[in-house]
Amino acid sequence: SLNMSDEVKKAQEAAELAADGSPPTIFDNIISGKWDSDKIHEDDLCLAFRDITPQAPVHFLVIPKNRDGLTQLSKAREDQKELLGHLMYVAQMLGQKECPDGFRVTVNDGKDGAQSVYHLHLHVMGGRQMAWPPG
Ligand code: IU
Repeated sequence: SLNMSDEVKKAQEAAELAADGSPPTIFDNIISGKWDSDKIHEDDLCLAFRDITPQAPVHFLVIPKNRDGLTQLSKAREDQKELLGHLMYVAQMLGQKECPDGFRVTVNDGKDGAQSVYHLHLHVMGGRQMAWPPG
C-alpha cells in the first residue's frame, strides 16, 4: 500500500528473496571479516556486533557463525536447540553487562515479523526505558 514504510517494504523483498534458495547475506561478510563491524563478542558458535542502525543506546545482534539453514527462527531444527540456547545465553550475558537495569531481546521472523536479513539474529536493545507494545 502507499503507506507501507520503507523498512517493511525491504523486509517483504528480502522475504521473497529468501524463499528462493536463501542466498548468503551481508552477515557472512561480517563473519568472515570481509566487512568491518563493531564486534563485542566472538566464540566458536556465535558472533555479536553492534547494529549499524541502532534503535536504542545499546543495540547489538547475536548471530550463529554457521547459518546452516537458520535463515530465520521458524526454520529451526530439533538438532539446533543447543545452538539456540547458546545464542540466548550469550545475549543475556552481554545484555546484563551493558544494560544492568534491563534490556530487550527480539527476533523478527519472516514478512510479518519485518525481518530484513535472512540469517538468524537476536537483537539486544537497552540503555533506555523500552516501550511496549512494539510497533
Ligand atoms: P531484521 O530483524 O532482519 O530487520 O534486522 C536486521 C538488522 O541488521 C537491522 O537492525 C539492521 O540495522 C542490521 N544490519 C547491520 O547491523 N549491518 C548491516 O550491514 C545490515 C543490517 I545490511
